[in-house]
Amino acid sequence: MSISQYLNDKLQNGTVHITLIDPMKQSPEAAGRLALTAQEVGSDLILVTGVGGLSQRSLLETTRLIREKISIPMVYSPAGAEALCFSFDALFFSSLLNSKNSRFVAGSHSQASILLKRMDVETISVGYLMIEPGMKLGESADIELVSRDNYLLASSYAVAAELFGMKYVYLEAGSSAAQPVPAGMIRAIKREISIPLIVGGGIRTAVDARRVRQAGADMVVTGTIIENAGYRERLRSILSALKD
Ligand code: 1GP
Repeated sequence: MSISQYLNDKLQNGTVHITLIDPMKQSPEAAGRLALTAQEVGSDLILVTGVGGLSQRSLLETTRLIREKISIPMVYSPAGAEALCFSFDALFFSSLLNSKNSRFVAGSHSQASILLKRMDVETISVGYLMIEPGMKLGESADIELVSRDNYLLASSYAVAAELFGMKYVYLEAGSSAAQPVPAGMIRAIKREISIPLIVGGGIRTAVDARRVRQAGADMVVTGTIIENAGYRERLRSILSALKD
């Protein structure tokens, strides 16, 4: 079954939870353990981010040790054509909609597209939209951040992604943002689009997760919480807020 089909089926049954693992932040062994915990508490998918500066060897080792531990799918979100890796079930083929640098919108993608097609890799097109504060990625990808109260601009980008034929919109406040994307913005976007909405960044508690879910997020991404002690319980309470 394709990963798109897997996610569609999951979405029929409620909110999907995605665990984000940054391979720069722990050893491959620790990444395997985190992924296993995520699966045990009910996460639906592991999303590995591809960051510049990580060797292909460490990435492959991380993938191998995650794969050994889990049966849920593992998707990769490469930082660019130079960070490609094929040992995943699918790739998020994400366009950073509000970047001022065309490399992040479609440039890097065009460098990889023919290879991806020839290799018959499952690519899932995602319109990625960064909302304030955006954190590190907001700075490094030359993003014109959408301000937290500009619901109209956020909705306009999201509708543009839908009209482009993208599969999902990903609303991102930035990893370890002080707060998640505002619920009002999620609601405003959901009124306008009919494709699923992914929301991530700054979701640390069950209260955050429930708020984001009730506002209409179809898929919720958490990353930072698994980097700290006691993450199993925290992840468990987030999962129960998403799946009850
Ligand atoms: C996923 O970048 C986020 O969209 C992850 O954010 O690390 O704040 O959970 P956190």
